[in-house]
Amino acid sequence: MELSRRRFIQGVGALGGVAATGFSFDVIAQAAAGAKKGKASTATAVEIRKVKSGCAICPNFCGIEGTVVNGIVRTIYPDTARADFYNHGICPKGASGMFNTYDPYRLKKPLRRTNPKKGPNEDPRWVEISWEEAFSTVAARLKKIREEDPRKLIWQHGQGKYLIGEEFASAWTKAFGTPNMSHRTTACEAARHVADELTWAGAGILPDLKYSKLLLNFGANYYEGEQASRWLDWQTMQSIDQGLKTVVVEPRLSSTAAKANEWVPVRPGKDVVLILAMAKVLIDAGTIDEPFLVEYTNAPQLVDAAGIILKDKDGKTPLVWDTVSDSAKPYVPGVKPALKGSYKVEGKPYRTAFQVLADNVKDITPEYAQEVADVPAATITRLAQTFAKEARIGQTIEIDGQKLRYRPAVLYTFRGLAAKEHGVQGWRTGLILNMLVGNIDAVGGLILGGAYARPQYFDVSKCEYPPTRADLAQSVFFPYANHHIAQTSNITVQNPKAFGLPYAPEMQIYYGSNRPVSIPNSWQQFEGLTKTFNVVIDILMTENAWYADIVLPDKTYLESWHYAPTRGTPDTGHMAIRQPMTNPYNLEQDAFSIMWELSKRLGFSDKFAEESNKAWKLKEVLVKTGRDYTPREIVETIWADKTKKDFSVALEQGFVGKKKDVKSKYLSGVEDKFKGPGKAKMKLYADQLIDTYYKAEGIAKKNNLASVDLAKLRIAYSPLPNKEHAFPTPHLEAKDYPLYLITHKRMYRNQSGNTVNNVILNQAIGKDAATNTVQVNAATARDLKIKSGDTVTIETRVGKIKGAAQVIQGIRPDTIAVSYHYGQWSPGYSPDSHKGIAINQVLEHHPDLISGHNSFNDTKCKLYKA
Ligand SMILES: Nc1nc2c(c(=O)[nH]1)N[C@H]1C(S)=C(S)[C@@H](COP(=O)(O)OP(=O)(O)OC[C@H]3O[C@@H](n4cnc5c(=O)[nH]c(N)nc54)[C@H](O)[C@@H]3O)O[C@H]1N2
Ligand SMILES: Nc1nc2c(c(=O)[nH]1)N[C@H]1C(S)=C(S)[C@@H](COP(=O)(O)OP(=O)(O)OC[C@H]3O[C@@H](n4cnc5c(=O)[nH]c(N)nc54)[C@H](O)[C@@H]3O)O[C@H]1N2
Ligand code: SF4
Ligand SMILES: [Mo]
Repeated sequence: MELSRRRFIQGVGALGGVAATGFSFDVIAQAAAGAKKGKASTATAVEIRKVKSGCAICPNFCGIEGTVVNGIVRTIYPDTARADFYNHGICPKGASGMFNTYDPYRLKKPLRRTNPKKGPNEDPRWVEISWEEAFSTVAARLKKIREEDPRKLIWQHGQGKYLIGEEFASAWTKAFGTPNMSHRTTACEAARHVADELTWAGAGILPDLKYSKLLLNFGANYYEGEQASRWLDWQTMQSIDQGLKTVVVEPRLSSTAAKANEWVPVRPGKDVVLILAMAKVLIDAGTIDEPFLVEYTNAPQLVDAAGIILKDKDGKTPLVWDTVSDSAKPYVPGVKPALKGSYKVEGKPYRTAFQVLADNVKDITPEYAQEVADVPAATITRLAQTFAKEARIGQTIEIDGQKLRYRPAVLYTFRGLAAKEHGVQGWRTGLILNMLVGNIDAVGGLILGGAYARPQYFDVSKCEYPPTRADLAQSVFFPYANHHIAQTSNITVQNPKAFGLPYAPEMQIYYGSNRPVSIPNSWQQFEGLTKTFNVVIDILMTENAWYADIVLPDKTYLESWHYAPTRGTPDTGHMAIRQPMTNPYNLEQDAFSIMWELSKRLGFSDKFAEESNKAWKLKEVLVKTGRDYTPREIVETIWADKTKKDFSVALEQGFVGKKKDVKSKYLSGVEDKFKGPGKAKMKLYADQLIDTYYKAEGIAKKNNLASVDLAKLRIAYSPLPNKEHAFPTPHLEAKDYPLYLITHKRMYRNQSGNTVNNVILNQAIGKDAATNTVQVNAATARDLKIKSGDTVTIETRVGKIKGAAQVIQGIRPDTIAVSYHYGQWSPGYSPDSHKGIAINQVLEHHPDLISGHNSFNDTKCKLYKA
């Protein structure tokens, strides 16, 4: 399938009713005239307000201070008060954030589709409708579904989660009665979370950079794709002055790699083998933290030949080899577990989990890793040795009178290891290397966001069949998809029976998500949208909205009340709100008020209130039944319960912050939850994976599920990462496609959609920001006779796409990179937004069978001059 520009441009020609939503500058002109008039009549009529709030253009939620002059947002600066707690500066997107709000292309009125046919070249023939008509149309649909089978409704959100809060989506869908609520996390970083959950029963990691001496960064590109509210880039810079060295392992010379001490251009997807080879170097040299592995992890637990951990008579308690009594015992006081070795218990052979790892990596030598990952063996050995040396295994440090484990070397990633078909195993290798040097929750190491917070993640998966949910989360298809699966519903709706789904979904509501554009094999996603009645709540006529039946305009973050999430650091936590600064289009509704109104019309607003209390875990100040709530009142309620502070604090300061003491930072996590006898253990060996495999195999066989590929499931569900996880499907199958194709974020844009119309970002910054390119190495370009600026074709097994080549040195010769965020085709955006390539159209879709995470960086391609 060739997806040419022409196809999109035809769509643009069919604009029709979109013009009706087109902006006239009247609103701003009127506001300005009003301001002028006021100024003329009295000198005091210029009203200047400083408003503390939070940015929500991307999920960093930076603290901002807006200057609002006569109701118009003139400037957005960082809220400097937050620097004490987390947030150092904002970015160009945040500073020019008012352009998103004053964007002439904003949706302003509800729209109804009058052309039932959906496609990029189908004019939806929008008609503007009143809010009353919009509510009654949507409520009538919902009522029918709720009476027939509420599961037929699917709720999807992306950025929306970070606006009013996932809690409301969860409460609303529960009160409605559908299990189908899907967040975007599997398009984002779910694999990393699931790897954390399987390993330490919680999610959320950050390097303790304040004290680290070495950061081994596997593709966390935080100088370009901001993370942790810009704390991470700021802290890295501070720590470099105190001797921190950074090594960036990634196929492309990213902005982060460019600022590192060393760039290691690994072959895409092969990091697993590189890290396992490093593990081998550490194990062979004995430079590992044995006491940590024995006392905090399940490394000493005994594993049988089938990979199952030996349990006590109760069938639950794992056994270790006790070196005191020379027998298999539970790890209780007095027992000294062996870390290494093979043992016989009742005549059967067992090895410790650590021994299994050591045996598995025997043939993953640095030389083998060089062959696979194309990083010199000597570099791998040196990196491993430096990592062990900088980790200072065995040392302690005193902070605030507490003696603490000191391990100032840390391996970190974001999507670099996660956005992969074997994403869970990718980050599991990273966790294992960190565990080997014992840096978990140690000073300068990897700080966990709440070890053992959710013990259920250590259990065997439910492996549901038939699946409960349309996205197949936690079913036999994706047993550990604990974070919903963003992309699957649009596949199951095309043939629900094929997945054993006991109902056929009829309606989807999308809130703040341009889902099909953000997912590989995009056109497969769009196909799903033709099968359901779609309601889209957004601020723009996105591609997703182009496929809607009803479009509902939302307020932006500068127009709304939100109880806002923040990004914690290893040292701090915070609570914050967003408050409206302006409302240039006099919009009436936001997502919360839309949900509230629909729940009232369907008669479940009391249930929505009750479920909201549960979802937000409110304890004292509750959402009451029998009354209405405005968005401001609901934010006041949550603020009061969570902070116990007056709302005037929220209005004046926008946030409250808390600094962690040594105990809560270093001693309440693994020290408290995992250390020593009688405690749960971090899973160096993820035995729940192998247990789940056997369970899934049984269910698949019993139900004759040809669609469950048991061979692939077996590879995915290995309790330890191994060689096979460096070979995702396209690497194995797409033999005629010589190049690796990877994607990444850019500073000037956020995801798809909400920054593409911002003229400051796509024009004022310069040519470079206006479009994306196909980045190709100079040597490869020479062979292919490609010059910078040439139009080239990228061909994959999914399709072909054209773009402009950019010949550079900073990328591997066997890899090309194309950024996300560009080539938007919806006729409802500005013409500028159409520049560049929407790469997801040609990426292959191979979700991780553990977490359901999308693969974004596994596709192989051909490249030639167009
Ligand atoms: N190839 C490739 N694909 C990627 C990525 C990549 O790096 N490469 N990145 C991935 C990642 S990390 C993620 S998180 C996903 C994101 O995928 P999605 O969650 O689907 O995010 P977006 O596509 O950005 O959609 C966000 C939507 O929210 C809308 N929006 C913005 N502000 C508001 C508001 O105030 N109210 C409402 N109602 N809507 C609003 C925007 O207009 C936009 O339509 O994409 C993934 N896709
Ligand atoms: N400016 C901007 N900032 C953002 C966002 C945005 O859209 N724009 N989105 C935010 C969101 S939702 C997220 S999830 C984060 C994501 O933040 P990151 O994970 O840092 O961003 P990505 O660009 O998705 O991927 C990181 C890097 O992985 C590299 N990579 C690709 N394949 C491989 C591989 O096989 N191995 C290794 N080691 N590296 C590889 C890419 O080249 C890229 O530089 O960014 C957040 N910040
Ligand atoms: S990093 Fe994200 S949240 Fe922070 S200012 Fe930039 S766009 Fe806004
Ligand atoms: Mo993301």
